[in-house]
Amino acid sequence: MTIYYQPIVRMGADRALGAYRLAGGACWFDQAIMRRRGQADQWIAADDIPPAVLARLTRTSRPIAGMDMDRPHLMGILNVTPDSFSDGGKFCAADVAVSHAVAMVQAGASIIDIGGESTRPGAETVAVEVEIARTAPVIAAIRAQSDRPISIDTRKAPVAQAAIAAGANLVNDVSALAYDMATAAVTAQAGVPVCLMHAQGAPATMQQDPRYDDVLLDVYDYLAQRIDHAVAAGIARDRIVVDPGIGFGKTLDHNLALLRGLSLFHALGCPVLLGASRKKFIGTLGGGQDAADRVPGSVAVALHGARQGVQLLRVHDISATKQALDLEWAINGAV
Ligand code: PMM
Repeated sequence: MTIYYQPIVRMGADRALGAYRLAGGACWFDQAIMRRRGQADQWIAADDIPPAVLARLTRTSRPIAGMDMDRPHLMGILNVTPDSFSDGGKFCAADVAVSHAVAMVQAGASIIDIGGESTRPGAETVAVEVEIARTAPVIAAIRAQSDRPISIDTRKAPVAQAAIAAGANLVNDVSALAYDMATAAVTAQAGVPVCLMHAQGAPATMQQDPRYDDVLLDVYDYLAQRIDHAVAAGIARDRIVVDPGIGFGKTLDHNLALLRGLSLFHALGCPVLLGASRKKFIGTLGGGQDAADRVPGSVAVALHGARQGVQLLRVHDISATKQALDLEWAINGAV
């Protein structure tokens, strides 16, 4: 039976004697929760974590698309789609999209994530040519103005290929390379990093009664298996980022369980990305009917992620999130 080790992560200068640094960053742990399916969780000392798992939890990841992974980075969201839930229709014109990307970089985004197909619940798939026409020219135009990393949010190999040719440095695949079998090869050949995100079901139907045996452990096992798949396809392990996929085939309780258990994903030995910005559960819990009313809740969840050692925070609101992170780091970031 698989045993899972979730470090109990803290931040701050009052670091316990003998505590381990999580993934070489500002977070630390001296205890962990040992989880087994169908059994009660057990608290153990970090020293009792098996050495191979401890090594994955503590090692500093190689930089991803030039970003050092010993601190959290903001990934600015740029959806060049007519129908994304938060910014759909706002950035369809290429010049408006480029200005927004440049503004996000100026506000503190380390990387811009460009998507040409909405994956919100109920969304329909978009033809490859349409997705390329929406994304590649915008990527090329941003690249002409800035050398900041750009990621392409796509499930499709031709879209990834066109984006990389236009200057993208990372493939962000919400299907974890499972939708288009050729995306892994395109990514491997280009030598760019990939983000493997967990989703249950297709966007069109994923919110219709999603079920899990144990959501945290099921998502962990799925990501472990997708890492193996990516490595077998020739993508180096140190170029892989993992993401539990908040809101993708998950109920409110599933999202909360994943957020509470976030630090477990560090045991996969890859940087972790969290994308919760403006999502529906924030409105449900925090009372923001419109996506734009969910900024304070989004910042709170991003801070929670940073305190759990998440290295990439995918957000719409760069300035607000950066201010919160800067304060958190000033208070608790020195260890
Ligand atoms: N969420 C959305 C789209 N792409 N990619 C990753 N890696 N993680 C996410 O959580 C994620 C994603 C949907 O949100 P949007 O419509 O605001 O882009």
